[in-house]
Amino acid sequence: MARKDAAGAKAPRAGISPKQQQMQAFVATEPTAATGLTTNQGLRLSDNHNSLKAGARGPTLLEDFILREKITHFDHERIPERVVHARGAGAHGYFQLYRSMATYTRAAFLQDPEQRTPVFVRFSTVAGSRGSADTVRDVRGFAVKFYTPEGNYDLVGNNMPVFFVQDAMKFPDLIHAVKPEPHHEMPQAASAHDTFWDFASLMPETTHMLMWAMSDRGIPRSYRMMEGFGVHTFRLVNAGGDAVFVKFHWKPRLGVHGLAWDEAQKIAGTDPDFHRRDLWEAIERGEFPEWELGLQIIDEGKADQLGFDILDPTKLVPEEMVPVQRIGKLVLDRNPDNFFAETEQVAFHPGHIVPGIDFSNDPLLQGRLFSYTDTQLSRLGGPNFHEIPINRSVCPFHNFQRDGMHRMAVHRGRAAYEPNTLGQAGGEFRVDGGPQGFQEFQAATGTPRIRQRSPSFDDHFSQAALFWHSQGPAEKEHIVAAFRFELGKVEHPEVRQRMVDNLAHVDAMLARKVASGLGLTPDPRAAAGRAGFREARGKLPIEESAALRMASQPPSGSHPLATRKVAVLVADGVEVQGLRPVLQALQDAGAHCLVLAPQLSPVATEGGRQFAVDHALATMPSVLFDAVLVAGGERAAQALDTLGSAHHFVLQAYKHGKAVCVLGQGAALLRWLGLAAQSDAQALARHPGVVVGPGGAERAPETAKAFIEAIGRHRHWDRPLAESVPG
Ligand code: HDE
Repeated sequence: MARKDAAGAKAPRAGISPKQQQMQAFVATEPTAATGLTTNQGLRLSDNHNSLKAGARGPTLLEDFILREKITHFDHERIPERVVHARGAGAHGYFQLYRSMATYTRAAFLQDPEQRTPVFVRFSTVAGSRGSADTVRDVRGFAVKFYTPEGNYDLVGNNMPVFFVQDAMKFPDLIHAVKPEPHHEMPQAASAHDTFWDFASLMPETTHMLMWAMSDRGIPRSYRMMEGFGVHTFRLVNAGGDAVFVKFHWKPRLGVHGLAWDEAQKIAGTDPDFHRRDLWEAIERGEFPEWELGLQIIDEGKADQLGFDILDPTKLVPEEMVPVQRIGKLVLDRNPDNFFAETEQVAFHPGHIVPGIDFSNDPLLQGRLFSYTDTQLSRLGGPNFHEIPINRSVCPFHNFQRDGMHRMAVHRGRAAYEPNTLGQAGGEFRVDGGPQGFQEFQAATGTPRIRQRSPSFDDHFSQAALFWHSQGPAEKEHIVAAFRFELGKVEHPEVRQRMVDNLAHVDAMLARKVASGLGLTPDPRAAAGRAGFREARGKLPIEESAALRMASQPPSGSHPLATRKVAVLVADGVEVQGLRPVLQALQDAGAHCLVLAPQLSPVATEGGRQFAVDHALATMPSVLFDAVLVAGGERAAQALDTLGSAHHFVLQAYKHGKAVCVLGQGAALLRWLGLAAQSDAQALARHPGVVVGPGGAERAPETAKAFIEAIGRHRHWDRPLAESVPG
């Protein structure tokens, strides 16, 4: 935790980044006994409890300017939320290169491995309002602002590498379809409703992204365990003016992990702030989340040999075709001081670029370049949002834009135009088009101005099929279940039918499985005949890509269980000789163990000593943990065995594929699964990820090892009884 000064503000530390220094200048001081409470103009108040009235029981007087200032400010405390990505969480940190990228780009922040570039990152969901739950099925935003010496560079990406639509013209339609339906404003933060699937089923270009959104990527375990993608193809340009195409990736150190759907829904009620809290707490604990920046670099000349169009944002470049080079790391090491001032007011824009990075003609990206400034005008109340501390570049900026709402800078002098001879610079000032400034990359143009989609964008299914074929059996089942759930919520049968018809173009088995849950039969010919749909198939040299599978993205740090949360169930009479070494081993592997008991008070051990408890069972359900450890001890086991909530806790963890370990008599809580003793090897083998330890100190290391291995695999989907456990 940062040191606090007397007024409560974080005190500056040695070696803080330029952005931190800049932000420090804006930290407001809290009122103290010495300062008293003042109005916004600095007038010290003598009373902050009573409005000015005509007599103690008389009407309030309009002349009470103090009351009016306070209420007026309060009335305007809420600003319009973002039209998309309204719900989010942010953090500060830095980016550092592994090696210079000068061969490819002249961008100053990509030259020197010694240099740390300050960043602010905001993660978000897309569809929900500001107060919606974190764990809904949705795409996640992954927006990074680099405060570079050449100005701010924003990499405004998502946790999925492709997008629903190919052209910016369709974005408002997509968002109108997915947002709550306009007549009754339902459902909140969910795509499982008619208008979304009506649109999706009529727009086959959405198919590839739908596969991602319906996979477990749509319900991440943590922001810290998500990949990020720039989505569009961009350009890198070096000092000599040579350009290459580039795709940006963020690879999380903690691996890529998802939730179970049942679990995600329950967390939405239990802790709607689950992802926000997870990020905040990890940073407060000093467990700074890390990602590596990856680049796929593609020679301009080779781009047309890939078998698909890299300007099409519904296509990814398989890593097997163009490997991802990891070039640096992003570390988030500081929570914001104030959510509104920083996370809410931060304004990202794909058009915030620096020399050495440039755009491609992706028609979705081109539309974004207009939208982001435009949206801030109403959201942040005017054209001067770049002066808000979180949005300020760390390098100075100079121009002749003047005035407007909320202008902070005080401009001096009389000349606010260029060229001039009367300005402060003295002499003649003009912008001469010289080489120091940003130069747009000169790609060949000269083509006619048309409103058309390139035929090279027409293959909507090959990459959706690649994604499907790359998944493991459990991941495939989850995708099928997600489609069934979403389409099951759709009231119009013709929408459901159109959607399963589209899926038949991806894979006959997928379509059949989804359709059977809805009482339908897919008809691939029906979909192919619809207006506006042109079936085209490109040729991909691969049928599967391991990089598209979440299970093949394990953690890359030194602690296999870093930041995983383990619930430890105890009660009076707990046996600690066997428990303590297991807890120690888990902690050494990086896990966080929280002790839960029937009540929030210390329990008595078998030997009559006190054992500290972190939470009462009722306040922390198993969906908030990654694994469960049930302690041994005869009396403790008996006490837990009488509690329905303890059985529910363990069974739910089992249902959600989590590692479960029971010690000694704690095995009573596995009775429902037909498991009681470690010796029952045959029965145990049927329940992967379930560890039954004998209790006691002697065999504890062995038990801990098996449990750590089980947690390391994140989820065990191949459990025979999972489906039959009541939710
Ligand atoms: Fe955005 N998007 N977007 N988007 N987007 C916004 O900007 C828009 C798109 C993304 O944490 C808005 O300041 C259009 C793709 C993120 O503050 C708005 C189109 C990708 C965030 C906007 C797209 C994104 C936004 C709303 C299609 C992934 C949150 C508030 C042409 C590469 C940033 C705001 C944050 C936010 C428009 C498509 C990512 C309205 C018109 C593709 C992560 O300007």
